[in-house]
Amino acid sequence: MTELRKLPEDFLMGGATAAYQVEGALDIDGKGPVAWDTFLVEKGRYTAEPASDFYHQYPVDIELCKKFKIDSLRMSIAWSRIFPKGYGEVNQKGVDYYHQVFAECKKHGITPFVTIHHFDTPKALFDDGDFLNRENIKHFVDYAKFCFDEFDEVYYWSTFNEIYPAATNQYLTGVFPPEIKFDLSKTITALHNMMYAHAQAVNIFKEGSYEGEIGVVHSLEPKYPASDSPEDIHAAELDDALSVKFLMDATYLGYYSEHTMACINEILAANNTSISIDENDFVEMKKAANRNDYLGINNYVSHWVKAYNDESQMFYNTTGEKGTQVYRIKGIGERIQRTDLPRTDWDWLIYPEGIYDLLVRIKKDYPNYQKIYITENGLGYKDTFEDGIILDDDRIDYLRGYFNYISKAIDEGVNVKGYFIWSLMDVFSWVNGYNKRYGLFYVDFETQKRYPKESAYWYKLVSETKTII
Ligand code: BGP
Repeated sequence: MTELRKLPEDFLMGGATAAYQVEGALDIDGKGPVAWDTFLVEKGRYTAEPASDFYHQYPVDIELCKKFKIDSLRMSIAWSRIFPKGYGEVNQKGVDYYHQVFAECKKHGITPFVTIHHFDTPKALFDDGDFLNRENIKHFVDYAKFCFDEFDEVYYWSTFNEIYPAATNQYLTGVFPPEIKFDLSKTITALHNMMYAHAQAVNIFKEGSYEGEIGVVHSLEPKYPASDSPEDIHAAELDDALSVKFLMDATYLGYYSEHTMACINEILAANNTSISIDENDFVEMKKAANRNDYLGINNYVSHWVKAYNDESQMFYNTTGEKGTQVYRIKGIGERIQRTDLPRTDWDWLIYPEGIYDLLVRIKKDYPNYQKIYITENGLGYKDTFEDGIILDDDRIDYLRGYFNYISKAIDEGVNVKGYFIWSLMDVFSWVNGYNKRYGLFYVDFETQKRYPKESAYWYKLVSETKTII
């Protein structure tokens, strides 16, 4: 019998959520609109109302955290609850709401791990160009500072959730509003502007007298060449430069390395476009580069990339119909579907070794990283519910696989301090609605009743014993 792997005694076990995906209450108590509200209604598919009704159910969810030994709740603040227009007048009811949530966390000994921006820019600013508009960087930074000043109950702050998907889903895959496809110039400009906004928020935090830690949450997905051919090796390199190195360089170097920029320029040229970056931004970014207390990593999948130079083509699997995803970007590559590997119904390849490769690489390439939290990982699945019982062995297998490789990376000296499962309870999924479930707790979206899945008991045992069973 092989010995079970252990996690460090102080390893934090958390559950992740995001305001828009759980709260509901989209237009009550003074909350301002976000682009998603109208976008989803126009699509006529589903809306985020009431989602998991966390706006009212938060005492239930926080109590569940305590019961199931979940040390920390990753959550986000809805910018438009605080500033309905994104700036200007404060909505006191929104501020009070988050104070109540943090008080409830405190009551049960649950640590809030708080994201400032999780895909929900207030509509007024969104319509004005979102992060393509440099004015909005200022509004974001003011909002971040407001949060630091107001919520001193919070120790862990993340500036942004997933800058890469935020920008690519808006301007490259087009699955998020404003549904623009294949615009590399907008994509890279938005990435840079958000990294610049992150740097400013970090510097304000570090130069203020705030107690706590600050970092950023990146979605990092390893890229492997689809074959040994030099073309495929280069395609994987290009994809990695845009989706990993561009962000990690900005975060930990405060500028883009020559190699990263060469790849970015090659991608831009292949798409007949260009960008302009103000060199002055690097002053602020370099200052922030050694000030990140931690890196949050969201990782679900890995990709195998093949050279691709024809017109871009994209079909994003939002239906759960396996085998429908197509991802080909001109001048970068095609993310192929390896049929020899397990994948979810949404065509997300399951490859736990990927998280190990990623962690080891960060330690090597960005030695000033301090520490890492896995801020999202989990299995999106069509759970079956029978008489209140949800047997989600596939999810447990998935988690066990990823935990084992995280623990292997820890054994090899990567400083991973905690893990947040996506998601704490079933939530609204941006592009998939409600049948792609991730939660440890099943939510009956009609009654809003919560039911622990089998995985919730597994997670509790892992948390209690720090053993990967
Ligand atoms: C991440 C986001 C989350 C969550 C998760 C699962 O990119 O940070 O907000 O949505 O992915 O994604 P999906 O719901 O599309 O399966």
